[in-house]
Amino acid sequence: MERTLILVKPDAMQRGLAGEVLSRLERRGLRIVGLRLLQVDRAMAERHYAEHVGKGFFEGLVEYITSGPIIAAVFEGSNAVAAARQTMGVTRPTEAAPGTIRGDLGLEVGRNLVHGSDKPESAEREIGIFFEGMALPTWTRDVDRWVFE
Ligand code: DAT
Ligand code: MG
Repeated sequence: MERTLILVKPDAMQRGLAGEVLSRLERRGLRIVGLRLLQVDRAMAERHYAEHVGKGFFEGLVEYITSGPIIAAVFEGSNAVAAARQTMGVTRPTEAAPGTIRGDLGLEVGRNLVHGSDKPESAEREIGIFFEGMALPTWTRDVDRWVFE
């Protein structure tokens, strides 16, 4: 089973879309194995977005991601990383397909509602940041055999 780290970003929290974001991923068939409400500080933002430190948009990105509470979630399932990215839509909401979270609910790249890990190795690294020292429960659902082959 693959895992992915999802963030419900501050704009989605402010707009009351946390349930909508989590619900779309849950309905896709992914299983929730971690869930936290927290506020990101600058150090955590720099760790999470290490690949973007120094880029032109980085300061705005830090301001945005630290601007209010977020939800960090771990979803698990077959192809969880790719499935979540597809359900989210591409980075720029105006380029994201209708039917995706960003394509349906967003307009601006700096207000794109949701984060999802871009590959399984990133997911493990990011889960280590947001769930450091926390044991994630191992569980199965009765419905799993109707979702996972
Ligand atoms: P994603 O969140 O789709 O994985 P990313 O990892 O390339 O995208 O970038 C992280 C976040 O940084 C992204 O969600 C929004 C912001 N961002 C990326 N490229 C940007 C740009 N050219 N201008 C402004 N913000 C940008
Ligand atoms: Mg990314």
